[in-house]
Amino acid sequence: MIRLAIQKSGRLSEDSLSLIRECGISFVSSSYKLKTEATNFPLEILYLRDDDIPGYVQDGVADLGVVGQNVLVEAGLPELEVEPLGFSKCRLSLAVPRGEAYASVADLQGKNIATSYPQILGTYLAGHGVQANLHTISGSVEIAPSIGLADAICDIVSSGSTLLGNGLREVETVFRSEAVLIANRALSAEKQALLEQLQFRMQAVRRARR
Ligand code: PRT
Ligand code: ZN
Repeated sequence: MIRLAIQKSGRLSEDSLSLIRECGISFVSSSYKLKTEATNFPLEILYLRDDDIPGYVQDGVADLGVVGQNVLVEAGLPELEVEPLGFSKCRLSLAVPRGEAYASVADLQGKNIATSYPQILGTYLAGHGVQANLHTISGSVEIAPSIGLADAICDIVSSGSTLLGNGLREVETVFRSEAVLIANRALSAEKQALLEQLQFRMQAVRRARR
């Protein structure tokens, strides 16, 4: 039996469940249950907060997980990735108030930037030789400039309408992300074989979708 952690409820949930089903795996999922067993494959599904998934897979509480690369890299565990899944594509971007002049990332020197991704942003800024004050907030990052909490923000963007609605202009793409399958690095031979079967099926599903 192999254990797969997926997001309980959020942007990744529906696509994660459909991917498992399209792999020919049957299970009953209920919004009350925190785990469920597949009926035709030795798989147990755990429903977790996405932020907890990389750590649980690293520790072996779950063998596998589905999570956004943004969360995986922010957790400092990029080496757990085994397979890109092609959904939940988004980008982590820097944005400034629409009226502000902005020429390049050097303009952020010494500025206050609000983000939920201090690790990824810190690495990016350091790579550009920029020192800024990062304020880590866990949600509603886009309102930070309008309430005087920050000069700029760095957050996840997909359509761009949240930035627009908050009077912000996207100025740099810091990181591109999609959902990925992750795996514990010390799986037993038996679990490794199950992982390979799953990857084989996931690749077939992706090819069929194209
Ligand atoms: O409760 P839990 O902790 O499990 O979930 P969560 O609230 O932390 O995450 P959730 O469900 O919002 O997102 C899960 C993953 O989906 C993220 O980690 C990304 O990998 C991916 N993803 C894809 C997105 C978006 N698109 C997205 N648009 N995550 C967040 N957003 C938010 C963004 O933060 C911003 O507030 O949507 C807003 C921007 O959207 P647009 O379309 O207006 O640009
Ligand atoms: Zn989360």
